[in-house]
This record gives sequence, C-alpha cells and structure tokens, in this order.
Amino acid sequence: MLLASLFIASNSRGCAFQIRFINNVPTVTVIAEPHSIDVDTSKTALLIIDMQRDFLQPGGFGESLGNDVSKLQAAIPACKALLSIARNRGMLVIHTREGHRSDLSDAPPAKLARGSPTTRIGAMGPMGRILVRGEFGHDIIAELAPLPGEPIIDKPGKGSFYATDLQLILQNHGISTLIVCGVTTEVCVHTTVREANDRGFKCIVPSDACASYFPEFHDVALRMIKAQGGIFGWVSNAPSLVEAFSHQ
Ligand code: TIU
Repeated sequence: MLLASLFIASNSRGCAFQIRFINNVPTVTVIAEPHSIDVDTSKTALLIIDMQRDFLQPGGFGESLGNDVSKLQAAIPACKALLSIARNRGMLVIHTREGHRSDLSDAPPAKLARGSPTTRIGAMGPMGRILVRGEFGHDIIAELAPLPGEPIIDKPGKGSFYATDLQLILQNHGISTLIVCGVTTEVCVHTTVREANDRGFKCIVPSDACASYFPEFHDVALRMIKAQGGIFGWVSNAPSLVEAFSHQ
C-alpha cells in the first residue's frame, strides 16, 4: 500500500494536519499557496540565498547600488527559524553567496561596468573589496553562519544553478523539493526558483524569510511564483514550515 494515513494531529492554530507514510517515508503537508503541498524532508533541502554582509549591511554591494540595506533585516528571524528546524531534522542545508574571483575574471564586463567606479564590484569598501570572494563583506552574516559540512555555493550570477555544481549536489542527495529563502526576493531568490523549477525541483518560498530593497517587488515576486496554479512553485511562511516539520 503506497499511502497510509497514520494519525491526525492538531497544530497551534487548531488546524488538523496529517502525518502520512508514503513508501515508509514520513510525509507532511505544508500549508502554502496556491495550495498545500506534501513534503518529504528526506528529499527536501533548505537553500539560503546570499544572506551576505554585502547585501545586508552598510558599506557593501547592496548599498553601493543605492539601496536601503536595513530593509533586508526583516528576513533574518525567519531564516534563522528555518535553519534551526532544518538542522534539527537532519535536512540538507545549502548556503549560496554571490561574488567573484579576486581577479574578477568570472565577472561579465557588462556587470562590472555598472555603478560608479569607486563603489562598483571589485572596488575597496569598508568591508573589503565589494562582492569579491574571501572579503569580509562577501561572507554570510554571523546569525546564519554555515556549519562545517553544509555546502556553500559560490555563484557568479543571480541564479544559483548557473556556473555552479548545485544541481549535482542536489541530485547526489536525492533532493526533489527546495525551500528557497534569502535575498533578494525578486533577484537571486526568483532567478534561482525559476532555474530550479525548470530542472524539475518543487520550490517552496517562505514569504517572511525573503526580503527586497523594494517591498512592492517582494510582494509581486511572490505573487508571480504562486500565480497560474503555482507556475514557479509554492509560497508559504516560516511558522507553517516549522510547524509541519516539528511534527514529523
Ligand atoms: N540587487 C539585488 O537586489 N540583488 C542582487 O544583486 N543579488 C541578490 O539578489 N542576491
């Protein structure tokens, strides 16, 4: 028998949800839009996108583009909650960082040419050279620091699959579902979700664990993901995911 409902529990909001076993694999239902989704944590990875000082703290790449970086702080608590439950459940956790080699040989000229010469990629800033690997600003914020053994994907572009070994790592771990959080919603999170969706991964995006310099772009980016029956994936939130996985 493929599917056997074992028991029904009640979550903190009083909603009934089921923990089922499909081929002896515990499967939980995550409340999401456009509709709930069944998730097997053994085939699910948490992908935390670009929670780097360069985007979240003053003096980095985000500020050099003219942005108010304080807006991205909103995503930190929900990312922390997801990181904690994922580690607790033994789920695969992958961190990404956008950035370039110190000689900038992997940075397209068209990307380098943008911005003022004193603050563009590779220029020296208060956190080191902007968006360059190995610099203080390029690394992930302390609150979400990777643990030894958690893969870190250094990517030259906005998408996490382009010119990286992310797909290989996911395949080798038998991953079919991704929880994609981080910054910024409409840029690197969205690009990654689109790439992942085309590669056959189911993507769940927790709205509170993503953020943008532009709140209206955040909102519309999430609407785009869940529109048309979930054209790119599902939109949920950290409490719903934590609750679902807590009962597994
Ligand atoms: N500028 C902006 O919103 N984002 C980026 O350049 N990279 C990421 O989203 N990580």
